[in-house]
Amino acid sequence: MHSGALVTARDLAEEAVRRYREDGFVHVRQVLGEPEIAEFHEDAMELLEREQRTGWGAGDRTVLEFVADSQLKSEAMRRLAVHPVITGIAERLAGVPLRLFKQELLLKEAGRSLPTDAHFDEFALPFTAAPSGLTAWVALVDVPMERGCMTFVPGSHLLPPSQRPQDAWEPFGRPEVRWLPRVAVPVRAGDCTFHHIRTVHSAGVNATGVPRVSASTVYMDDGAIYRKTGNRGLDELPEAGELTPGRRLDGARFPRVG
Ligand SMILES: O=C(O)CCC(=O)C(=O)O
Repeated sequence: MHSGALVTARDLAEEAVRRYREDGFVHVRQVLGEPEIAEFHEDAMELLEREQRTGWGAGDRTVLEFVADSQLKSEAMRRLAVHPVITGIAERLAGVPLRLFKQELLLKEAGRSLPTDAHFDEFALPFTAAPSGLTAWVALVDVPMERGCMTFVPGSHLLPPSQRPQDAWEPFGRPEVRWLPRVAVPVRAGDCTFHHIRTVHSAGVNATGVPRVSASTVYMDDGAIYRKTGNRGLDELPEAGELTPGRRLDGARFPRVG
């Protein structure tokens, strides 16, 4: 069934919160209703056409392409990034007040994409003091297995530091992670998955004839502190003003949500 959307974050069952804390991810169905899906999808397609896309991958086969900071590039994407149901759920899952960090509008081209390698996000995020940071990944089209749905390693966010992947892009290099079960999560348009910034995740190829379009938005603890990752592409944050390592990320670019 794919009818009415969740009305408020309070409609989310306590069981879903418990599962998120245990697994490091959760699938929430029908976060957006039909009219919102249509509006956000139309805007996303326009933005993907109009804005510069960053490619992830090589040659004519990319893992995916994305519009960075899409929340700054269209009014609709901004509304999606601070959507009261999505951010309300994010805050219930995190259990702490959150701020918007960034949104990326993602496109996995039909028929010629590569798989998204397993990784976790924390290493690439230029902030610390955000133990509850998480990503909301909103499907703007149906994403079954064969269109490259997300796959998660349950519980990987809870590994003790000594067992945590040392290299974010080689998480399966560690035996502690390699032999954990992985869960693939096919989603309908308007569904959302949430994952913790330490949860190992990946995605398959898009082997269908329809582009995979989704929005991935990162939220951080209110109180998160700026740090440099050493990667210019990640450290430079448009519209954030002068950023000083060691200072809180709390300007207008990083609004409180929820
Ligand atoms: O959509 C994908 O294939 C990967 C997305 C991702 O890694 C993320 O949203 O953190």
